[in-house]
Amino acid sequence: MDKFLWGGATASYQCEGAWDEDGKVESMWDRYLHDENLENGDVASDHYHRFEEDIRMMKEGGQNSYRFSLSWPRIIRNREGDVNEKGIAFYKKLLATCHEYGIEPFVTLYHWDLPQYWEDTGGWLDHGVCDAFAHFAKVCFDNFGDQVTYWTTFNEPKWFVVNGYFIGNYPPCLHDVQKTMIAAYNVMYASALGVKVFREGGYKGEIGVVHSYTPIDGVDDTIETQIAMRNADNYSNNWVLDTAVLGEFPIDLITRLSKDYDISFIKAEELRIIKKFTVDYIGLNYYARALVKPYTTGETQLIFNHTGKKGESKILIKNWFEQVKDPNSEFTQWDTEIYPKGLQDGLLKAYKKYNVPIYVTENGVGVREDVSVDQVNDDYRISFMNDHINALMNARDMGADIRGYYAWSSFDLYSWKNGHEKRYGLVAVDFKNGLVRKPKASYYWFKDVITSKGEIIKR
Ligand code: GCO
Repeated sequence: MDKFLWGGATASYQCEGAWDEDGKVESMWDRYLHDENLENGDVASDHYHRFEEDIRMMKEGGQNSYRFSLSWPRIIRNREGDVNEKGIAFYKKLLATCHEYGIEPFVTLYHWDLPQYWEDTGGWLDHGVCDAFAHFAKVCFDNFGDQVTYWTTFNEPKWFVVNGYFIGNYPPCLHDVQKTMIAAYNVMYASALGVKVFREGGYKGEIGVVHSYTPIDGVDDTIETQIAMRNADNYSNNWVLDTAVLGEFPIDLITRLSKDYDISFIKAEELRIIKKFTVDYIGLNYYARALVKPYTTGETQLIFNHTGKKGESKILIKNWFEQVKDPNSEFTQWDTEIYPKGLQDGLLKAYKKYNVPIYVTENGVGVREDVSVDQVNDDYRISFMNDHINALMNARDMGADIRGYYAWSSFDLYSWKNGHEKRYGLVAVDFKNGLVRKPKASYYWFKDVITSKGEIIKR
């Protein structure tokens, strides 16, 4: 596995802290978590002040890449688009440190921390935010273009749109199908505008989108189940991946939605931009698949949402599909199915359909852990990662062009709405005790995987 990118991933809001330092303005998550008095990322892992130690540990852990995001409200001060030079200086230093340690940066422009000054006028419902995103992207390409080869427009459009506008457990906490559609459209249009700015500016490198991929399995192969699977695939995957890679929204999805909802917000000239400016690669975050059957029961149907808390999420659209639990599967403490084969199937399916290079941009398991010990012996994480890297290697052996694997997460972070108790890190962060960092057993195991080029993976 030569030239393969191996590393960990983080997101600005989840790790940086320093929420109001050096000219950073409020993000929608700052406002929401402060207002609701919920555990927040004001300090998080304090990566803003400790990034050098974190990057050194990546290097010492044998990793050759680091996936992280830029905080828009740290870089752009206001709706007029004025730049915060201190924010630029911070990321230049962070990027320079990556290069000093031989770590390839894999940089996401948007990982959910929308500036509050845009949320004030409706956030992703305000069409003006698309051009503002393109401006932010240009500022980043201009300032960091010589330090970055791998760019991502958006991290997981699905989750911040679906959770924010449909399920309602992320800000702005709405339950509105019409608004979900508008937000989804604006995000995918903004992503294409980001690609347009990148291409027209002649910057070097690759630009892609990162999607939380949910491969769909059916309970049987009846026609009804196949229809339910197609609905689930449109809901979970196709509106992001078809749009970003093929340049078009799934036509059956649009036709179906147009029967009950107003789609006049879709503009022909914007569809032309979406068609023209498609991505170079896809990043797939893999946590679990969905097992699906035809819709049978009452008005609403429970599914397991992103935070894994039962009972929060409901599919509000009738007659689409139902998600069921496989009684033979194992589940994490947050009720996420552990199903490595889904990664193999998903990678093969996605590669066949889209035929672009793929990076596995997140994979990992969230667990409650006692980090007061000298070393967390996270053998469950080692076996989880082993089985998923094995699945990746199988897909590669079968011909899929997979170019990287990122553990979620590099070190323990703030987890959206779960606070700090849901830990994913290869390195423990003691949030209650000076934010001390200590590698877990998985960190050393991952180092052996990388240095052996995957040879130690149990196949
Ligand atoms: C968590 C999640 C992660 C993140 C990530 C998604 O931290 O709780 O499970 O997957 O949400 O930001 O890109």
